[in-house]
Amino acid sequence: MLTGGVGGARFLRGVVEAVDPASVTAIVNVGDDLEVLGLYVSPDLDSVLYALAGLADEERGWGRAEESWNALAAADEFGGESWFKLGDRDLGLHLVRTQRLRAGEPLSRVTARLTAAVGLESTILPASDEPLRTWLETPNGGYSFQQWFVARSHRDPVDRVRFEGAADARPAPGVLDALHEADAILIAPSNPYVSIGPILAVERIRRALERRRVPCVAVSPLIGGRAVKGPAADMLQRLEGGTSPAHVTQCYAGLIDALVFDEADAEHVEAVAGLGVRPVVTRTLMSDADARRRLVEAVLDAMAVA
Ligand code: FO1
Repeated sequence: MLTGGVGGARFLRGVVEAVDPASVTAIVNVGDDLEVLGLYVSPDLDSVLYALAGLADEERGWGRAEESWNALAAADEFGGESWFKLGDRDLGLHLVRTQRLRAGEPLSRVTARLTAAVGLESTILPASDEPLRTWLETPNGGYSFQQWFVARSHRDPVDRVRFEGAADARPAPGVLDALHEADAILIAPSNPYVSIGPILAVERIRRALERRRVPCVAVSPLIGGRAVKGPAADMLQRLEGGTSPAHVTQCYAGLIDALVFDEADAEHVEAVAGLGVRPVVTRTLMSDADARRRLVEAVLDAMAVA
């Protein structure tokens, strides 16, 4: 599965509840990664790790449950960065990761160690071990992803998304093997531009998807033309000219065989089919564990016949 963001992590959790977790490989966005207070933070890798380990704060969507914020408050007292909120428990992970990266271990190996430490059976891979950073060009200037998303609350309309370092970024070890050996490829209900876009910006990953011999099924992150959370709908409207399932399909042109989208958008089945992609209509809101399970079942059915 290609995944990023909060919706992706939630969906991945549903997948590993439905199939053998050891059979699942998540290829995760690293375009959001940043350094805060000297620590390397990889929000999407962490959302996946916390979701699968049952450590995530379900309500907030990011970070750990039962969190406290003492270290951040202390850093703030001393004039340190506090715009990007790192909780006390979350900091533990960033400390360990940063130490290992500084010792020269690649991000993929550090991630494997972290997932093993919490007993996960699934494989979690960063899309690349090399720096790949998402930048947003807006009428108010260019911003790194987290500056735009967190510091500026994604209020600036986006004219262009670019991925610094993508031209030189190689897929992390295991990524291409996973794609070549997969029975099926899934694209999570994540933002196509800023969660999946950075993964597809790694040319050899995009090429592996273009040349796939197995079905690739994407799940739309939009319901009734709106995002459950975050800037996906605004971005689609501005960059693709609309927020229907057909517009989501266009983001993945040549890469997917089926698009799963919500009943609220059922009127768009023909438009999606007209783009050569099989429309699969179901309820996609993951409001609780049952809803998540039903969505995953519909997606697995779609994969079997795509
Ligand atoms: N999102 C916020 O809106 N505000 C934050 O202060 C914030 C801190 C944070 C810390 C660790 C982490 O793993 C994620 C965090 N996020 C925060 C979420 C993150 O910015 C985004 O949800 C993802 O990057 C989107 O994929």
